[in-house]
Amino acid sequence: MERTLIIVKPDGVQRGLIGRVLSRFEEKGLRIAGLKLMRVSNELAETHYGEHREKPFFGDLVSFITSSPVVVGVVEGPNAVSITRGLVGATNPADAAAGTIRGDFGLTIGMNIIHASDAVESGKREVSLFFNDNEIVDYSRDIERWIVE
Ligand code: 3AN
Repeated sequence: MERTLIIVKPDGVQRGLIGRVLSRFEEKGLRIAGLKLMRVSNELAETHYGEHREKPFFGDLVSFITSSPVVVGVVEGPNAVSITRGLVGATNPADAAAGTIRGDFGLTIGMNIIHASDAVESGKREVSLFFNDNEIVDYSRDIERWIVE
């Protein structure tokens, strides 16, 4: 069982895509273990995108993610990290396959709708950056036995 962090970015929230984006994860069978609408502070944005600090687009990235509320979620299931990345699609929506979230809803790299952790370790780090332990709910769904062998 893995956990990963997703962020419906400001463009996804402003375009009214929260429900449709979250549906992709639910339809796949993954379980939502945490969910909230929030504004990202500058400090949190800079920590979250810390690995990109030296990149030319870092400033734009921080101003974009703080420009409007986002929806953050914890998604869990077997292989949740790689399965979620598959549902999300390539970083640049121009290269993202049809059927992926970025492939279906995005056009340019700066407005690519959603963030998802890229590895198990970053998933753990990012989940704890955005969620307190008591905001993550441990539960199982009755339908679980029809989703996971
Ligand atoms: P991903 O979100 O697919 O993991 P990363 O981690 O390489 O992609 O990049 C983080 C974010 O930085 C992307 N979601 C995108 O919004 C932005 N970004 C990445 N590369 C570029 C670029 N070359 N120009 C502008 N923005 C970029």
